[in-house]
Amino acid sequence: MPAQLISGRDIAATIREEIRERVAALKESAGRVPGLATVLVGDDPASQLYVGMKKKAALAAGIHSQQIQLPGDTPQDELLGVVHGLNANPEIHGILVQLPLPDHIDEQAVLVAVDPAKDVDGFHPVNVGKLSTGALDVLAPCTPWGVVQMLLRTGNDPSGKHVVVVGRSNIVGRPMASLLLRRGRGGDATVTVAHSRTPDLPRVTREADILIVAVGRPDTVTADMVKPGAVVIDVGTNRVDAPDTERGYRVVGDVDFEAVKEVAGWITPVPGGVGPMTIAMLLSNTVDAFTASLDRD
Ligand code: L34
Repeated sequence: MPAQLISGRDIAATIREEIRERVAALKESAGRVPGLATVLVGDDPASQLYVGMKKKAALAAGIHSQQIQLPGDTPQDELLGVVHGLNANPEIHGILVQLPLPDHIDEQAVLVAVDPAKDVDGFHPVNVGKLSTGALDVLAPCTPWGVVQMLLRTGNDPSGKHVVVVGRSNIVGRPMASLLLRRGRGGDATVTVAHSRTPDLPRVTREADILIVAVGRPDTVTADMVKPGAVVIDVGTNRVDAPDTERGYRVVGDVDFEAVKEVAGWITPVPGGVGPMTIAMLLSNTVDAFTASLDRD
């Protein structure tokens, strides 16, 4: 295959080892360790899997981890009470409320309730605003922040490149564009954001030096949509039925990997691409939130 594989699994393992060393050094110097709380409402199997992986990764890095599991019918006020309690807890420096939340809960009301200083997802409007106005000292959403690290650590600096982001979600597409537009390392790109209402999507994606796909639909990007030699980052994690497998499903991205790898210069797999980077950057943000709290003390 002509494209070089970008292993998020390997890069994430390197970052997680760096974080483990940072946490150990902080434990020595500050006498305390960072703490991460995850909140999961309901029993969505994918969310349960992700939150479980986050807890495991935190513990392996020496980060204190608290996992709060609430029933799917938890009233919004009760969830807000849990968040307020975590805001006030001095052992917790990072709070993550796993999305999506059940329909009866106003997602924005919950994200606003998280102390912006503990908002390791970067979803609070204060942090969203800071990022979109180019702030460098801000907690950035883990998935797009992980994509930036993947690019930098494979020598694919986005500076001066034309990056096309497909998808405009609050979790990936929008913050991805904000990160790439910032001045300085990891930014300085020319950014196009395409979405479901973009006419002639292939014409737009073929312009990309770096193509980032975050739509949530398999086979959104096919080989004819990719410029030869381009870097293709597949953010999708879609479960498709696979009755012949033990779990009953397979995880695939948004890119037709088999065909696109013959055209692209670099490509991320799914699984083992962006997913593991999301978790590594969550730990990174938790340590950053912790060190910022030490500076404030
Ligand atoms: N609040 N909600 C909040 N923060 C987030 O950052 C997330 N996200 C997304 C969903 N909801 C969230 C995640 O954690 C998606 N996401 C996520 C995290 C990790 C992985 C995938 C999505 C991951 O590691 N996936 C594995 C495959 C796992 C499987 O077998 O299903 C991979 O290698 O891609």
